[in-house]
Formats: sequence, C-alpha cells, structure tokens
Amino acid sequence: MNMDSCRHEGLKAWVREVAAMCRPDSVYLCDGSREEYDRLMATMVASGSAIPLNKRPGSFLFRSHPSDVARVEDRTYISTPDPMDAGPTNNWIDPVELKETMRRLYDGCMRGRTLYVIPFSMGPIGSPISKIGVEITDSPYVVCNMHIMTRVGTRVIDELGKDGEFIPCLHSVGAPLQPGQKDALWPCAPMEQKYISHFPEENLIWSYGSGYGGNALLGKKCLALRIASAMARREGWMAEHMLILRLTSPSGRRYHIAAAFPSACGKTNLAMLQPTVEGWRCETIGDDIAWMKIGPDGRLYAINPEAGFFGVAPGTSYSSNPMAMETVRENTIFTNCLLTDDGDIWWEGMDGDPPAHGIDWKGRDWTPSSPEPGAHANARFTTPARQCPCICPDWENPEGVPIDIFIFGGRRASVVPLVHEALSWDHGVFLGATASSETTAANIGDIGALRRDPFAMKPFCGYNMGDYFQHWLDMGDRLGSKAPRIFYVNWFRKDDAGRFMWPGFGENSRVLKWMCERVDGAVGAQETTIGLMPLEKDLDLQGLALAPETLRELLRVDDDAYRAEASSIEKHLEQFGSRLPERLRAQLLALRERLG
Ligand code: SAT
Ligand code: MN
Repeated sequence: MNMDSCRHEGLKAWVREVAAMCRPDSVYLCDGSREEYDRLMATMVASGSAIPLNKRPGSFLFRSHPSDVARVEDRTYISTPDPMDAGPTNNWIDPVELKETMRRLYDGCMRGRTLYVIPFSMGPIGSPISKIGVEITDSPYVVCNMHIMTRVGTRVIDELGKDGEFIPCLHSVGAPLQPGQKDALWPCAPMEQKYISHFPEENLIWSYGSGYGGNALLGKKCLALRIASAMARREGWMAEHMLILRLTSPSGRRYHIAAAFPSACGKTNLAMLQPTVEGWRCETIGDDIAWMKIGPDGRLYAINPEAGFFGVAPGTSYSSNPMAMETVRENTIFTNCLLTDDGDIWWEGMDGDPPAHGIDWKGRDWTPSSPEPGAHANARFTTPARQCPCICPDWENPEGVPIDIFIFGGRRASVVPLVHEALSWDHGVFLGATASSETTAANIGDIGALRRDPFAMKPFCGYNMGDYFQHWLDMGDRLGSKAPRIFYVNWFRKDDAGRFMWPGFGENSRVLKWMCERVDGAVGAQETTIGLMPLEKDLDLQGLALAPETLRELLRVDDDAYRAEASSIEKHLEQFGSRLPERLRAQLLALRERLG
C-alpha cells in the first residue's frame, strides 16, 4: 500500500519528514497481511538473507552480522533534558545533542532501500490498556518480525482514524546503498554508530545501526517497556518486564501470576510451565511484558502487549520447555541457529544427539567436534503466541486478567532460599528493588558476578529508577487490600558439590501452589528475619525425591549471610540518592533490626 490510503495527516506528515531526511528509494505502508509477509520473505530468500526451512512450514533462518547479535545496553539512551530524570541506571545524552548526532546519521541512510511504515498495536486492538505505535524501518526482516510480535496493519490504521495518538518509532539499519552496490546479507552499522535512543518526554524512539531483536523491533523493549514505563508513571498504571500465567487448581479456582526475572532465569520456561502437581493446570498469557491497570473493581488487571514470543533458542528442548518446542514447529523466524543438512534448525541443548554436520550461525561448516557452538548463545525464535498449545483462551481478552501474585527472583547459588513471601507491600517493593542474580554466559559481565537488577527492569526503565520505586509504592497505596501478594524465589540454589538442589522446571509448580494457598489463607507460614517461609509440611512434595536435609537447606535462612547481603543492598540503594524513597530506606533498617 502507499501512504495515500492513510487519512491521518499527522502520520503522513511524520512519514514525509522522515523520508526527506533518510531519502529511501520508495515508501511502503504495511497492511499486515499474510500475503505481505510471504512476499517480503520471498524477496529475502531471493537475496540470500532468508533460508527457507523444509522441515518447518512457513519458517525461515536468518544469520546476523557477527557484530550484531544482541541488545546493545552500552548504546541505549534515555534522553531527558535533565540527566537526573534518566537516573543512575541509564545512559544519558542531552536530547538536543543526541538528535543532532542522529540526524547526521539518518541523513540519506535509506538510500537504495524501501522505507516501510508499520502501524502496530501493543495489546489487543481496542483494549483500554493497549497503545498504538508506528515503526518506520528500512529492514524487511524487521517488518516480518513485527508481523509476529505485534498486531500490524490496516485494522490499526482504522483504529487510528484521522487524528488518533501513536508513538513514533524510527529505525534504520544504518547502511545506505550506493547505486549498483550489492546489499550485505545482514546490513548494519559499526558499533560506535549504533544508537538506541528514547525521548520519554515526547514518547519518541530513534534507533540506528542495529537490525537485531530489541534494538530493531521497537514495539518490544523500546516502546512496551522504556517508553511505556514513563507513560505508565505519568498516567498511573504499570509497564513491567513480567511474564503472565494462569494457574487453575483441581477445584477450578483460577490464579493469575505475574513474574519478573532477569535474563537467563527461565522466564519463558516458567510462562509455559507444565505442572507436576496432580490436577493443576497452567496456561500462558505472556512471556516477557505485562501492562497493568487498576480495574473498576479496584484490582490490578494485566495484558500481554505482545502477539509473539522472541525467545532464546539454545537450551530450549522438549525436556526444558515442550510447549515452546511445539510453538516453533511452523511460521517461525529463526535467527542465528545452526542449519542442518536436511533443512531444519538446531541449537545447543536441543533434545537428542547433535547433527553430524551442519552450517553454523556464521555460515561455516560445523560438526560436533567444531571448537565453537553451532548456534549463537543469543540465537532466537520469533513465533506467534497463538501457536502455543498452552496459550490461555483469555490471552487476548481486552480487559486483561486480575493479578493475584507477583513473583520476583534471580539466580543465586547460595544465600537466597527457595521461596519467601513479603511481609507487606513495602517489603515486597524492597524485595523487587534489591533483586539480584548471578550473571551467566548469556548476559554481560563476568560469569558468576552478582548483579542487582531491580524488578528485572535495569535495562528497561525509561526514567529514574528511584522514582520508579516510588511509583510501585504509590500503586500499592492505591490498591490497598486488593494488591497482589508478593513473593521472592530462587530456583538455582546449589549444594557444596555445585549441584542444583531444586529440580526446577515443572516442579516449580509446587512452590506456586503454596503461593496460591497463601492467597486463599489455606496455609500458614513461618515468620523469619527475611520474610514469610513455608512450613515444611505445607509444601506439596508428593512424588518428588527430595532428601529432607535438602529441603531444610533450601528453606534455611542464613542470618549471617543476610547481614552481608544488607551491606551490599545498602550500597546498591544509595546510588539513587535523593530519589530513593524513604520507605525503602526504612525497609533496609527494618531488615537490619530483624537480623539483630
Ligand atoms: O532482544 S530483546 O531485547 O528483544 C530480548 C532480550 O534481550 O531480552
Ligand atoms: Mn525480556
């Protein structure tokens, strides 16, 4: 479609302005149809950048440039006039200066390319919690991924009407083509020219130089978390880095859980959990992002603003996450996986033996004795949520689902017990604000280093994190007795021999069941220095071979270790200075008093 079919003068003016700056060869308005997806994919197959997969209908493999394989946190900016409003956890450049720098980069950057206009809705079209964005991009790969990850097309243009509000998201891979120049298989700009910029006071996103994931699919981390978190604070709702699931008890009672974990803690696996406890069922609503608003009944209602899963492939298998494996059987875009000789994909950690031969993510011959992995550690699948066998029938309900339970957590080999419940809302906010995880190969920093990642939002909070803590406290005040209960979990505790003490995966349902029973007041708890812990008899361990000593250790609170923890927490909180809410300082003091 061309822009003439659009009646929104503001949108048309923005597209004209961007086209004048980026100078593409043509402008194309996306309609979101299957025909459009197939046509763009066919072009990319013809150019060699997409490889059709015989074994998976409607599925394609892409290989990125080896320098463009993940989000670039160092090149991600929250650009507010006052650096205090971005806060200590964000990179900051003055908006006037950043726009000048980026305008120079955008100048002529789409030469030789098509400018695609992607109207998209985050959340079901028409939901009171949804928002509309329009992404301009010069990457057909981005268009196809956005088709899966968001709701794209004509229906969104209709919803926008003549003067509806939208969030403008500008993206370019930053690789203009000279006349006659052959395109790269994965065009992108060098690292020092990459910018992932957010202007939260204008609801504006400018991204340049990367074609990968959250750098380029601007509806996801950029809009649905960074810009949305700032909007949510202004408008009194919440945009969180949380999965959403529904648990149904044997008697049919439904519980809705939203949970935040830093990367590499099994969030997608938990979202698609297959409970091992008799009679309990789990359904997925979202695996990454929750938008939540207080409903007419005073409870907190959540929607998943996305329409697909952009999941980490390595480690996903029928034993770790059968539902994800079923979801990616068709209509899926794979990026940086290994290509097998029979036209399928493979990654480290998939079930069964590795293929005897394949082509690795860099396009080289690969065998199991090759020195490097066949798939990149951050290889991804982009797959429609509706294909997930355990997707909840209410996943697109415009009203959302009422949240009963919040879970925070991280990966800690020691100190933090399997589960504890917050003593109060403020204490729960304190647990979220001080959440920590040991880094793995999949994210930045030294392996095993402790990283505090408040609410798993460190890379995604679009404003000062101290103010974000206050927003959580304010939401609790408004929710009052209808606030969800808050829990903290650690599935990753290890014994002296370095073995995981808790089996994890489907067995985590045992811990979730305890939480549900707490919500119902059906079980008690033991008050410890760090929070409320299960009584051993209340954890349903039927059918699980767990030694009594192991259980005791999993539930042990080591006061000495927590005294050291309190000092590390103090250092972490002090970085927020005057923006740290007094109520969180009071929580630290209270923890120290309980520890004696
Ligand atoms: O690349 S994304 O930002 O979409 C995924 C992630 O890094 O968490
Ligand atoms: Mn995420």
